[in-house]
Amino acid sequence: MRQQLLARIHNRSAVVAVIGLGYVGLPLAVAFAEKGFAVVGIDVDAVKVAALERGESYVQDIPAARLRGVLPRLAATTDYSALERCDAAIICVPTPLNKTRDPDVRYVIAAGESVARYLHPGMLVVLESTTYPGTTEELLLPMLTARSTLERLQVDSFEVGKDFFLAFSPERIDPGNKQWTVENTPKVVGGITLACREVAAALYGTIIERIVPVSSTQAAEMVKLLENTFRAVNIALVNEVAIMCDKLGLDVWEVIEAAATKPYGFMKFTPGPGVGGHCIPLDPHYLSWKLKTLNYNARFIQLAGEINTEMPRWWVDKVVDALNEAGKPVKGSRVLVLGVAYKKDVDDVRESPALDIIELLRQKGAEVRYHDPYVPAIRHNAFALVSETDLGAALDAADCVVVVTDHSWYDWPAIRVRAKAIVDTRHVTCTNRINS
Ligand code: SAJ
Repeated sequence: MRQQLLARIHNRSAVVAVIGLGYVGLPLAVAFAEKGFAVVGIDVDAVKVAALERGESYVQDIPAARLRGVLPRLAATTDYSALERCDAAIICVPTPLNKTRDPDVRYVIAAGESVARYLHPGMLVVLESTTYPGTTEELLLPMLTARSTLERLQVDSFEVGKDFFLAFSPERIDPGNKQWTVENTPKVVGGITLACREVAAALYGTIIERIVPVSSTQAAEMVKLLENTFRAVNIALVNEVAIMCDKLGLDVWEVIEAAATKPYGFMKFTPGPGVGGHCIPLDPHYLSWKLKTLNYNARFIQLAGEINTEMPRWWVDKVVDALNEAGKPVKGSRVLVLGVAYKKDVDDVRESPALDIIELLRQKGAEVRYHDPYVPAIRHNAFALVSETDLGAALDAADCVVVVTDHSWYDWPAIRVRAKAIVDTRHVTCTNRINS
């Protein structure tokens, strides 16, 4: 089986399925199709599938022209039975947190169940979704080797590493990043067996310059969690340094810029309004949850989460101070939030701290408006707002402006001049101190 699959990979006759056509799956599917593979893109969202079939892309990193360049070699469908003719299935579905901030692996389970229905001898299955160490071996593998699979295939045994192959390879897609792409970002791969790792590495090696093999699927799952926990903890550290500098009467931005001149042993992170996005606020909780099941409390992750989620409140206090300076109570004051996306130059508001800042200001009775060139409307808990259309008028009407997302689109010097008062969480209006 292994030799046959390797041969089909090497001569590009293997049919590759990508399950989940979002910001991770679609670029991966396009990359395989551009290398000459027949690719089946599977997604439960018929709207996405229809758009792709029309040659319309909904992922900013895949322009429509690039998508059209691989049609019809890339075929999109909602029908999992297409897996019957696929040699590999790569699962790229979301792994969010549920209401109690615990891992929600329902999409991985649903994809695993669908793959199990069509799994056949000689097939490779890879999980890319960020998840806790052990998911591939403890959750996915049993689904694929369940009795129902053996009965359907009418076999007595269906052995991983021999009859089919299973690996984990974390996604490292950074939306909007022009420098690091699917093709040139090193890819970590861990297999349930060495043969599993070999075939997964061979497949990815056809589109990615550097493959980084590790000893197990658990190691590969842990690599990704270390990458994103590293960021969450360092962002929290620099946020706490910002609070410390504020109490010391120091300019944290000056301190960071000077520290960043150290040519070794330092990595620059910047304070902000909090941490948004679908990776950094969530991924570390997959790790701390797993360690809790082993009676260990991952304190850095806990503390980083506390500090990062506390930042919106800390910044709202700065708005209160700024209005106070102007002799205005928060209640009834007009506050304009500039930028609600979770980071600059993207349109994604998932977990954005801007939503918390707006909610906290509204709870204090402020009249909050926002402007964001990428985000026409937002809805969060008890409020729904649309972006101001006339930025100048919105600036003139505001008693205080809060810079939350430092989109390149803005003319910051002009904003600084026009605003009556500014609280700048991103230090882009060149205000010397973090709280002015
Ligand atoms: N943030 C700060 N200070 C910083 C860096 C980030 O406050 O110094 C905030 C951002 O404003 C944002 C949040 O943290 O709200 C997350 O920012 P991010 O730069 O980590 O961006 P993400 O969420 O898009 O993270 C993705 C991740 N990519 C993958 O998971 C494949 C992450 O691993 C990447 O390192 C990151 O992009 C990146 O470097 O751009």
